[in-house]
Amino acid sequence: MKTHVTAEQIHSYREAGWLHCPGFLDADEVAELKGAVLDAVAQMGGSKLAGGKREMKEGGGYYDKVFTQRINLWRINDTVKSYMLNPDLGRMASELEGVDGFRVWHDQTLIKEPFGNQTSLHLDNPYWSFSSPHATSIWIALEDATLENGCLWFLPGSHRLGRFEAVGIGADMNGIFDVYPEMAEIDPVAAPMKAGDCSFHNGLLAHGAGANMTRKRRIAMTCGYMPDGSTFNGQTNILPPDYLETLTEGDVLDDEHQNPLVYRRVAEVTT
Ligand SMILES: O=C(O)CCC(=O)C(=O)O
Ligand SMILES: [Fe+2]
Repeated sequence: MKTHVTAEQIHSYREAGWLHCPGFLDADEVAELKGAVLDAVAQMGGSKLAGGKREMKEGGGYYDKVFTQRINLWRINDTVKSYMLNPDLGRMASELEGVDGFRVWHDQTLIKEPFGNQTSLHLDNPYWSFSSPHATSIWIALEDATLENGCLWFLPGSHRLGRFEAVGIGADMNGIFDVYPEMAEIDPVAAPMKAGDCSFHNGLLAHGAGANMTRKRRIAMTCGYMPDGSTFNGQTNILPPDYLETLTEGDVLDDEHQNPLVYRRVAEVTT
């Protein structure tokens, strides 16, 4: 896992709100992670959320044909866990966002099946149960992601316009502009990736993906990270009912079982 980032990469990430990291995983790592992801998916059947007390079942609507989505594989597969909770990956994300640490919000594999629908433009953080300008997601290509099979697209700089107002991933690619008309002025940028490349994108950055116009699956593993110290904003998202019962708005989300710490910078001791 190549987790070194340069000052230029940090600058570029903060300006554009996203960063492409070629060769993040080598071929052996891709094979290992992909195998583990597919094992976990097979284990889950039609259930979308692993290891928790909340049920999320796959349906048959538009969204279910955007991708095969399986969430929190880290909870049922130790190989997936060793990648997604890797402290070096956490440090890398912390350097990009300029925060002291990160917890897992949730991981998810997003498999765009052959002829799967587009992923309409959206922002991630507004769906989640905390609100932070410094949430970030890693998206790891486990197969080449191309213009043909639905690689990601970003609206660079849109994270400066994003608010905590959600846009659904529906059938209208341009639905986002009803909520964020200013973003229609931004030229989108495609992010084709080789298997093993990854990208990071800020939680308020507009992004989406095209349809998969090929007969092969587009397989990606992703993880949303929450800055350590983030607090509950009242939204349920994937939190299980028994945990929700214990939470009041403003409580720090620091349950190790639900949102494990990935990395925390050790304060430098000055004498
Ligand atoms: O893989 C996709 O099609 C969309 C990915 C995405 O929205 C994300 O990783 O936040
Ligand atoms: Fe997203």
